[in-house]
Amino acid sequence: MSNYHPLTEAEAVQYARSIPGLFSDGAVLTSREIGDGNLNLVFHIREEGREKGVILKQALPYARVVGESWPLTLDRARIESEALQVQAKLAEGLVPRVYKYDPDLALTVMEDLTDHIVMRKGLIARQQYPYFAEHMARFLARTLFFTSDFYVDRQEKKEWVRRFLNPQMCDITEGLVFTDPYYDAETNSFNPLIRTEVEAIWRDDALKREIAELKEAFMTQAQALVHGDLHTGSVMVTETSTKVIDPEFAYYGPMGFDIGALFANLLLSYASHEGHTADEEIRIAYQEWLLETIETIWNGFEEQFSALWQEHVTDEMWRVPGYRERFLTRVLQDSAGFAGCKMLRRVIGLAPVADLETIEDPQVRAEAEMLALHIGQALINRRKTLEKIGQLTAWVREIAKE
Ligand code: SR1
Ligand code: MG
Repeated sequence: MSNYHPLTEAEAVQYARSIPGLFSDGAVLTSREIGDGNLNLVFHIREEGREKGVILKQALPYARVVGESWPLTLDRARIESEALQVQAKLAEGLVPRVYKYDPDLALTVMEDLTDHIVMRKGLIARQQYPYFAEHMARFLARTLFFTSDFYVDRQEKKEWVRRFLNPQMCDITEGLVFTDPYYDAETNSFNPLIRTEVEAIWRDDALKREIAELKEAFMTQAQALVHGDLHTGSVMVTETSTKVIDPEFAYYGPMGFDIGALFANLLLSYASHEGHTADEEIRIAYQEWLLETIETIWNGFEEQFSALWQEHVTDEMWRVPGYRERFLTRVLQDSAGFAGCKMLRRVIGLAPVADLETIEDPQVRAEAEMLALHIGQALINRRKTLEKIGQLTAWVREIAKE
């Protein structure tokens, strides 16, 4: 990567201009670095007088959120651009189009989605997205089924696993999601008002055994090409459109890791509205919409995944009556467990979520954070009793009432 250097806004304009077919000759272009995530530079290049431009996303050789002391592989840009192209074929219209990937600069040129907003921001503003659940169910069913052993030739699938080996990004997740929040790690950062609750988690060996099992599943179960970081900051939305972005953590892992990430972030929003929304009727209506969204995502996923299974699975053992149902129950249970870990990490560990962080009063925030911790722990501890998604949403309602 000898040509690699982080682009300036001016260089990003020059770069965009040099790509044939994107802009007309002599177009007046503006460039703005708009990255607000944890890791990368994101340039929005616009032509004066035209609504849509392009996005240039460039990986930095370190984690932006921490600084140069946390070096990071630039190969994540390759993983991201390749995963986006796989997902575009499998879940048409649900990811941004990739126009170009430049390995030397670790740079991907992609569709401008600045007419969308980050889902997390919409959730904080109590917006509802009527197509979101249906779109996500489709995204999950198709990307997870068509990259799994249930569809891909067994030998070819192992090549896919190799192509999407993503050890450094997985290492981040192994640390930040599955290890650090459960002991007094330096990376942790939490509201001092919840220290007693957090210390109880650190002492809870039964809970930590469950998390250890989920960590092992994350590290060893190469079921499908998962997005790997499917929180609500990785989804852009309008009223009618949903686009999944940022698959730089993609790797072959357990299907429930993606589903669980979505559930976790919808539930973090649920907990945060205890602090954001004063009017009880409005709050409950919104929280119910979040729970319905979880149910619709799961039910849609299950239905579409089952239909794909019935159409495409040929292996005699997988066609044994009842095995598909057994497999999907395991995915549901894994999803709940991973969701729980992802809730705990966002309250205790590095990289908190704006849903909770934007609750200004620390005492009010602590109430919402404790609710998130209680829901997260229940999902981890009770996951193996789950048979239907309605049980999970009932737990949430019951815990919120306590
Ligand atoms: C150092 S990266 C922190 C977090 O940001 C990403 O979105 C992932 O969730 C990661 O764990
Ligand atoms: Mg990201």
